[in-house]
Amino acid sequence: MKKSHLLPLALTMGMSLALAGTVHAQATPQVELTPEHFKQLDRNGDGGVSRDEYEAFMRESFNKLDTDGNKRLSKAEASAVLSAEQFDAVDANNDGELTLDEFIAHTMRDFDRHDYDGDGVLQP
Ligand SMILES: [Ca+2]
Ligand SMILES: [Ca+2]
Ligand SMILES: [Ca+2]
Repeated sequence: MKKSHLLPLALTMGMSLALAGTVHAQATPQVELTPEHFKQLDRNGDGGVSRDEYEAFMRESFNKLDTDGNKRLSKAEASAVLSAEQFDAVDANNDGELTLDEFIAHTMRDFDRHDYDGDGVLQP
């Protein structure tokens, strides 16, 4: 298996959210990171997605998913973007809910894993 085109989990989640929130035309389970998607994450338009941009997007994603506003994601709330297995992986303390800290900790690990050259920026 080549890993080159594998998406960070968080990007997949974020893109699913972005798609769910706006255009609902093509709800593909495995979202490709198209240039359009990348532009949504690249807020300052410098052609790369920095840690700050990534984290900001994930915080917004968390808040969108938290439909009852209790600052935790239940499995049901996260089910739009996370499989049960993914949920368990993000739920570090296994209490059945995701806090923002758990969510960000996981998505930023994803970021680092995909930042191959370690410069703190994801390139398209
Ligand atoms: Ca940028
Ligand atoms: Ca909630
Ligand atoms: Ca938890």
